[in-house]
Amino acid sequence: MASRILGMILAGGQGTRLAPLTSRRSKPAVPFGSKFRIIDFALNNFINSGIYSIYVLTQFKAQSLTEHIQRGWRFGSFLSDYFITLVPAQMYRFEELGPVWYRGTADAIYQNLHLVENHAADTVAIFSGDHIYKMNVAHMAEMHESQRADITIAAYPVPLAEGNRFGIMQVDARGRVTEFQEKPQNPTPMPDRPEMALASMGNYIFKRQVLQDLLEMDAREEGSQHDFGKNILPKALKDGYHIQTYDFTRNPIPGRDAPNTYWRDVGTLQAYHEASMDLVSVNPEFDLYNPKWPLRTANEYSPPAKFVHESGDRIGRSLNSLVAGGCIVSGGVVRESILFRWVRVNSYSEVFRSVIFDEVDIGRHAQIKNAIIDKGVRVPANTRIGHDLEQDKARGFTLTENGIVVVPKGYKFA
Ligand code: ADQ
Ligand code: ADP
Repeated sequence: MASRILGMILAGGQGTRLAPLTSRRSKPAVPFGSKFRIIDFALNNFINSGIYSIYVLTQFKAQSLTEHIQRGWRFGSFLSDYFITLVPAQMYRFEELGPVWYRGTADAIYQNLHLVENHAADTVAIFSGDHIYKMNVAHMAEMHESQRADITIAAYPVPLAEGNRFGIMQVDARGRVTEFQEKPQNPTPMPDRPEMALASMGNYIFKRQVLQDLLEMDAREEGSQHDFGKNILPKALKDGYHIQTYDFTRNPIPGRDAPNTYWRDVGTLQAYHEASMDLVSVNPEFDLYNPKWPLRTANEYSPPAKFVHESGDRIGRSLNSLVAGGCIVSGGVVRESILFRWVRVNSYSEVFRSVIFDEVDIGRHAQIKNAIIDKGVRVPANTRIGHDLEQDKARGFTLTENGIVVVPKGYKFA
């Protein structure tokens, strides 16, 4: 059955609230979890569900996302149905729409409807490339099929107070959607859980013909923002299409992930840091080590991480941390932190509750706490980051409300 599903990943997200991590790359390209990028989780969901025909729609600052996928996500197969293809905005509808990029999530698909038409799939799975989670999409597709739905939306309960950030749904006893409101000011609670609202995860399965009809209608709609949540779904509901919810909390993942309830939008620096600290906790909510749900990423041929005893009392060590290949912790101490590839931690330095991207060099005696340091930054000897927030602010670093300090890519210490 999975072979009849065409997967499309929306990966054009700007991720403004993640700035400065997103000032040079799109949100799905943001590194996460020592060796991944955010998009890897969506790609693994499709691959682990047996969906091998995948388009990734990009537009915003897509260079590092493009390089990541080209480098790491290739089937190298002669089977033409096995592909992961990048689809940048290319103005395929230039004659009709003029010189416009993707005007919204629905328009991203509309401008590439020829790809859907050229594919034999009768079901199209349109998923967001922005979230950290594991999802057996094949199970959602089975439910979609058995309920004979036109559209199925993955659903997840969120605290009522956060409901205004999501598409919020009301459903009948069989999980059929009766109301859909995009980011409502006053979200309606779930009938049996008054403190929660039922949110759309931004992951949709469409009958192919329904998708085509709705997108073509929407393209002609004046004033439409061409967005699935704002336009397509409310309109489809009004027109009487059968829209079903899929209860993500019942999604079966083989191996150790029962119940499968982890779904995070690492859309703010604070959420990003919290999700990273979960990974280094002793019993993380999100398990990277389930062999039945492999998490692939772009391969990079780095040597093993190395921990070097400097001399005397200094021992290079790392506790409750994730350390990627190519790192050398030489006489420094790393605790509750994530080191991406090729990080160098020098003698007498301390790294605590921090996320250090590729190729960062931490100088001798440096003290780093509650920080996110972007790729390639050289931290000189004796530098303190995250200890004196006034100083960090004066250096132009981004500070979150709870005191996380972000050092941007390209920053040069005086
Ligand atoms: P939002 O969180 O507002 O709401 P949105 O900004 O529309 O999400 O992005 C959805 C996905 O599309 C993301 O993966 C993003 O990267 C991508 N994207 C955004 N603009 C794009 C474009 N022009 N071209 C290609 N890709 C693009 C949506 C839904 C809500 C739902 C939440 C769940 O509208 O109903 O609750 O996602 O997070
Ligand atoms: P990432 O930091 O996401 O790993 P890379 O450093 O691999 O990104 O950069 C990927 C591509 O993105 C580069 O080849 C370059 O074209 C573009 N890019 C990244 N940073 C910059 C920058 N500061 N200025 C211009 N282009 C950049």
